[in-house]
Amino acid sequence: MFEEAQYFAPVAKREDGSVTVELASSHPGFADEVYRERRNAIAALALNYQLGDPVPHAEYTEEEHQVWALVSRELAVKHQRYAIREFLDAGERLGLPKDHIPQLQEVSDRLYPLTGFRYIPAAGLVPLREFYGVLADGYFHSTQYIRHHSVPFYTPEPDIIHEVIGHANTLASDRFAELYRLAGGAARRVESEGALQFVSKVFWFTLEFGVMREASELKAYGAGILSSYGEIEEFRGMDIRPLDLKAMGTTEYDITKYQDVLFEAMSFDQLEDVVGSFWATCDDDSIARIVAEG
Ligand code: TIH
Ligand code: FE2
Repeated sequence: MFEEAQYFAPVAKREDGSVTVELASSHPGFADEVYRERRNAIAALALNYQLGDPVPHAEYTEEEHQVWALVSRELAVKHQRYAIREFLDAGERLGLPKDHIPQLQEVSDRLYPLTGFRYIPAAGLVPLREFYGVLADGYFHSTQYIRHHSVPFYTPEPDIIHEVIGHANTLASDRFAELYRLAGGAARRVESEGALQFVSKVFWFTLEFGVMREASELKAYGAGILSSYGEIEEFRGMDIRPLDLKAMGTTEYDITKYQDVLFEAMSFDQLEDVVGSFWATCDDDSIARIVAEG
């Protein structure tokens, strides 16, 4: 689940209690009545959710399970080639199913004993402060629907494949889980909207789209690269820049396309030293200084 409004389809709840997800006419599922029904039903589950409840069970069609199976198969091969070791090891510990979509409650049940993170359902866009803030408490807001079967290799709209294959595998690592918690603490600590945006962009260019040098090869650790078997084939050819807080916190990006500017950590240690320390201590003043001075 993630940031700005435009790529999350708006969710409307009617007087009679019915829930409608308003897919744009450009959405691959726009003309697919069955898919639209699925989206509405799944959004309704999240709208009625309250923290502390078990995550409601979502029924998926056979076609939806097949999308998961296809993407899992494609990504498994690409992860071996392109993902950092920490991610591969964490994924093995988590042990997600490959042939069917897991329930979010099952993801939580596997993840919680490993790193203390739990999944909670989100119908659509969650306000930035809320989305990041609860990371500090070990909660991860997740969509529950799956991308349309006609475009399995990439979606601009975060779906359960992105949330679980990208983020949950990462959150199964102690080192990553700590970085997510620190990002959450930072989002709670800063006061201005501008500082929150800065924190969020650093998250975007690291935990969503970060790349890292590993044994002289460029690998990916960002969940957004690791959940797309289209984009993961392209990241090495992008404009790769050195890890830099000011640059990450102020660079614009377009969520609807493959990311053409990426920031490279020289090692996991560097990621923790630069980004982890930043999130652990930043406030409005320190962010203003970074923006002013670099
Ligand atoms: N583009 C990712 C995918 O296809 O799995 C999903 C997203 C990640 C971040 C924003 S959207
Ligand atoms: Fe994400």
